[in-house]
Amino acid sequence: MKIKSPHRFAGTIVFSLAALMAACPRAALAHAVLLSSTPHRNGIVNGPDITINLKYNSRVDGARSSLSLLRPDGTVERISAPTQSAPDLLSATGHGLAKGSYVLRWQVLASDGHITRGEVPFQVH
Ligand SMILES: [Cu+2]
Repeated sequence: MKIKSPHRFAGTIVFSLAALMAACPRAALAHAVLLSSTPHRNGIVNGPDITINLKYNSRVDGARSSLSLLRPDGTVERISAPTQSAPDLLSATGHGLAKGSYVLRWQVLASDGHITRGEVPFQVH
């Protein structure tokens, strides 16, 4: 019986590890990453009422997530209770937005227990 050379054996292990890591993408990094949003980043929407939709790469806990709006005058308004039509989606409505530059700030709790936050700047016309 011929025994594999040590070099080939090591090469097999390296290849197997690489295959394993490729097979479970981001499984260990399941905190929420924003995939898409309405308004779009730097997008323009019509006021005075706007629809807010945030789609994430994983399920988020809407009850432990929060949305707020930084208004053109510098004040910050908390947006009450986002709804969830799907586990990875947060939705809300903003009321009475005058024309100007806004920043939507989001903070979400993902199923892995990690909190992530981010901002979506947009314009109301
Ligand atoms: Cu995480």
